[in-house]
Amino acid sequence: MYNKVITLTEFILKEERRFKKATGSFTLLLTQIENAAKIIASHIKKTGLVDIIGQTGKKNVYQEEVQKLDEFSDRLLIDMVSESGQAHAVASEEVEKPIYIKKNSGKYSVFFDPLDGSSNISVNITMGTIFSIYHKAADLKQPGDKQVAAGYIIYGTSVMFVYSAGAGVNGFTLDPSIGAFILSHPNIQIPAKGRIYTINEGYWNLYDQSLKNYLSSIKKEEKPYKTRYAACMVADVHRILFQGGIFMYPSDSKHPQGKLRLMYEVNPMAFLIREAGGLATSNGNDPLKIKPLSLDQRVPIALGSKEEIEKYLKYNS
Ligand code: AHM
Ligand code: MG
Repeated sequence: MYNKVITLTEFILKEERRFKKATGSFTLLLTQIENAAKIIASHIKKTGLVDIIGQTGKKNVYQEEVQKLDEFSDRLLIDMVSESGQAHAVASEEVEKPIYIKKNSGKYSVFFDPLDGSSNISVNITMGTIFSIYHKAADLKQPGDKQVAAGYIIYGTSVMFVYSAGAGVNGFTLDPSIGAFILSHPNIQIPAKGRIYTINEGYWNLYDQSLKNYLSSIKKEEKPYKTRYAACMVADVHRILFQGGIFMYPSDSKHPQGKLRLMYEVNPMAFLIREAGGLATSNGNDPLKIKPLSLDQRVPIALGSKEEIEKYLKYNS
């Protein structure tokens, strides 16, 4: 006898088979992302050992320093998704323009933040990869509601692949001994409330009064909140997804649109949180309904447990 395990590939295939017209294209695409994630994970593990760590000295399109592992992850994801033959366009947070794949043009467009929280590389702290998949469209700037699937890979104490194709959220943990992601967290539901708030409170002086009022109010509650901040959206949202609470990257006086990018970070995470029974808001608006003005648009975001977002909205909408 043996314990039956469900691998990520098996799970995706089963999900795809529910659609009569399915061709296997979606499974192939997700499998390539899965394979890229395994390679990135193995490189992250070695960062202390090989000369992949450190900064390249170049800046990305946002004038931020790019680190070597960013470049590596970016190239790898673009190449593997292109080679899958299932995508007609790939866009990455690290690259200025989307890449249109002429040969074998597939039926999906894929968006990545290849290495989220990359400032954590040099201190051996959690990072992630975020992906978002849409059906092929002439205009890549689709609202998040149109996502076919979205998810992230978290490179933490273990590696997890968390995704949704619009029918709930499921989590898979990499079993390094067999090199496969195994279903470990089926049908993830975010707790309706939770006393964790995650925000870079170092920017307090830049926040507007309504946000300060909200933060002060939760601190005065009888049962105290806890603050947690990993400076990696994947890690911070992952915690909120499992333990409940609120994640915020708001606008401030220096960054009126916040920092996080609608198409690469906000939409995929908002999609997952909604699928898990939580809420997301961009200054009172549903981020998934925003028609992007550009691929690199930034928007303020708060997401998490339903009751915590409702409390936040009493101050910020
Ligand atoms: P990155 O994708 O370039 O790594 O930057 C995005 C990250 C998010 O993961 C995180 O929530 C945020 O930037 C942290 O920013 P700050 O240092 O301003 O708190
Ligand atoms: Mg990021």
